[in-house]
Amino acid sequence: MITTVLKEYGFDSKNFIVQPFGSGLINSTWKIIQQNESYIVQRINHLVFKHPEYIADNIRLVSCYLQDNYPDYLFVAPVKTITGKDMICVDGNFFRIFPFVQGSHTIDVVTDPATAYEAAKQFGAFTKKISGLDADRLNITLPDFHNLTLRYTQFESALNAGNTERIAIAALFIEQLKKHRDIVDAFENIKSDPAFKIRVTHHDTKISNVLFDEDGKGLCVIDLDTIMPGYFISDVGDMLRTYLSPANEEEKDFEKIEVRQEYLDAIIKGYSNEMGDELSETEKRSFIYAGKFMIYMQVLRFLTDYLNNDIYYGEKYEGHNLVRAKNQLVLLEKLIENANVQ
Ligand code: GN1
Ligand code: MG
Repeated sequence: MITTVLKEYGFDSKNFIVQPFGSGLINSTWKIIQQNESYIVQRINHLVFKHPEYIADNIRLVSCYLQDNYPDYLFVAPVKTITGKDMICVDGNFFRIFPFVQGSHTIDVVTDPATAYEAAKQFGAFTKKISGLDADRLNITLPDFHNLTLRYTQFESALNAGNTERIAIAALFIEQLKKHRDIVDAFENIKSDPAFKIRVTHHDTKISNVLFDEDGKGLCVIDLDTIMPGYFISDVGDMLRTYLSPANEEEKDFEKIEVRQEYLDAIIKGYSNEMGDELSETEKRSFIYAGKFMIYMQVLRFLTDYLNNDIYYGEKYEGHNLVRAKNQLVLLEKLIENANVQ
């Protein structure tokens, strides 16, 4: 299939080495390497992204806006096929190719507050630079993606209609996570609070979605499938969720989960350095809430998937999504504890 895709771009697959790339859970990614240039090929999971063409439209719109207004800003737009398309469909699967930015690298774990700062600055800069573009012009690539209220309702539906054996196994955990329902109530208030603005946000701010140069400076953000109108708490929250702890969502030894204060400070500083003038005073007071919001949503999503027999995230071992959910609840409770002692 990759060979057919490459042909559409005028590439001879004999000249390329193809390697699986990255650790994303939803799309499939490969790096293709030729002597002096490399590319990233990606197959979009169209069971998740029901309208892959919406993604292509958004990237085109954002790319043109940035090109016109900030020509020096590095934005990695897709390569075009021989016939000028930026996404193609082969046997019902959607593919696109990005140039691999030479001299750049990605990282999987944040081991230095300076890295957290750089990443937060990059995500802040992205939303800041695009702030002149009306967010309503973007397609919603994943409806209700970060709608915490809906995620809670989906969790409740899974309690009613999900795998009964698994519901019994997770019973105590379910009670524990219900205690944090106030996080959903706070989100309900945010939705009707004009102090929280809808902007173009990234919605997937994990560290592997930032390119760094050889000196560890942030170059740009990548993985633009979920750029959509949204709240800043999505972006800041997912950074807190994925940079604060030295152990990630896959860790089974929960003793290793920690909230590292200097990383928290670095994220707030990096993001505020770009977005400080854009955020309202109420938004500026909501950084910790942002973390709670995204971590709680991930607990609900992993647990819901466990109760629904792993139809969304899949599992690599029995009980994988329950372990992930428990891991994220430990992180949430550590963040709350940390905020209470400040
Ligand atoms: C998915 O595919 P990936 O790894 O970039 C998910 C995120 C979750 C993340 C948890 C479209 O991201 O929302 O936070 O897994 N993306 C989608 O690891 O559901
Ligand atoms: Mg992603």
